[in-house]
Amino acid sequence: MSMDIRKIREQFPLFSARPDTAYLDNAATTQKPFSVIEAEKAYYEESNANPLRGLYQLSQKATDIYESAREAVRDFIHAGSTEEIVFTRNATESLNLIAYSYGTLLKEGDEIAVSVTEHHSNLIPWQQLAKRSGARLRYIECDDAGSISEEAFRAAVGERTRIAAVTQLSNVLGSENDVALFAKIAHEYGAVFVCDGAQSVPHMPVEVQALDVDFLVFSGHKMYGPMGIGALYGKKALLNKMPPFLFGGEMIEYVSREGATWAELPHKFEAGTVNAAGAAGLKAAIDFYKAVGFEEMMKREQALGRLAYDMLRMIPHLTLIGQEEADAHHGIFSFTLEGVHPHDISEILSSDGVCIRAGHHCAQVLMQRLKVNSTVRASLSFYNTEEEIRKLAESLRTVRRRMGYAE
Ligand code: 7TS
Repeated sequence: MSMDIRKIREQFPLFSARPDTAYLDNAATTQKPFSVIEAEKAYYEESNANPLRGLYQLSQKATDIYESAREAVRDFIHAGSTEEIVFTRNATESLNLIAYSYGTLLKEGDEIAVSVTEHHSNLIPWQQLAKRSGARLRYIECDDAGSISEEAFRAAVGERTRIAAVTQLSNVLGSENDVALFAKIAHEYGAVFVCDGAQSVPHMPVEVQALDVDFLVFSGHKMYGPMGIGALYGKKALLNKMPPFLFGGEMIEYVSREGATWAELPHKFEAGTVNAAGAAGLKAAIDFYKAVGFEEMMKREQALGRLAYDMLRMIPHLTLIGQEEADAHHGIFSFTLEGVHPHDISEILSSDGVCIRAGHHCAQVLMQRLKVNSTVRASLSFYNTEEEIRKLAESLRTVRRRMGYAE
């Protein structure tokens, strides 16, 4: 591991404030570097006005900051045009936008295909759309390791499929799906493919044009950016034929007593005052990736992932869920410990200063498929250390004894 991790960690104020905390819940949200926090602060201190509205210089500066963040996002995911980048609050809002807006094009008899591994944010909007439109929801099955095969995908899509929605990386198991292949198959049937990039965009280069996905959603807060800003990528031709999701200021072109016409893309989908400070923070987060180097970050996450995998597998009574290969986990490890409820594990680990998540991870359908009620999940970022992983393993080794088991 060539990176000077001490210097990296110095850039994160939370690590200095809590030197004894091992933060291993990065799939839930990541910590923020100074540059991101400063960018939000600087926006309010030096450039704040309502963007896109005023004709005075300060408002134009705010607009420039906001739109340059859009360009940074476009570049980060290799979209063709900034018209295809809509700012939202988070991946959840992006998915709801698609379901509500593109969803108006669905009718009874149509089908929506969604995998059993999805986070609730990429499941419930489709369940609700099925209820509203009369479309049928079909499930794409996974195997015992949470992987979705081409056959499984093909089994759930067909002539009636209008939308197929699958995550690129599972937030529970870290397993990766071949979304380029799935998009291609969806297109064979004239369906659109929605890619949930909430976990992938922060940890691997995601190029929307190369993948040929129709929509991609993600959140800023899982990629070192602020909470409250996320994005929706959509192909221009699709966004153009979709009706607005929310109505009000900023998203109109002309309003009369009788009705209104809509603003051009992407503003048609950004009703009301936008989160310009959040966008500034997200741009700073993207700059942070460039400064550190995405390749380097990935290499380090892989090395840490292998270490975590090896250590977890050596812990007695621990069952690691998912694939039998360290790299296939992409730094996300779900497991159970025989005889101990994940919530108890989490509490014990917390008392040792280790932050992990316990529960169903907003993926109850996957839990049902895997026949577990809940799991413990440790999720890594490049900024984690070998010591933190050792601390996790050492603490885990004591859990059963502390719960009263002989060993
Ligand atoms: N999709 C996936 C794959 C996710 O992992 C999450 C959040 C979302 C969508 C929703 O993101 P949000 O920013 O809109 O909330 N996942 C998690 C998690 O695993 N633990 O906490 C949040």
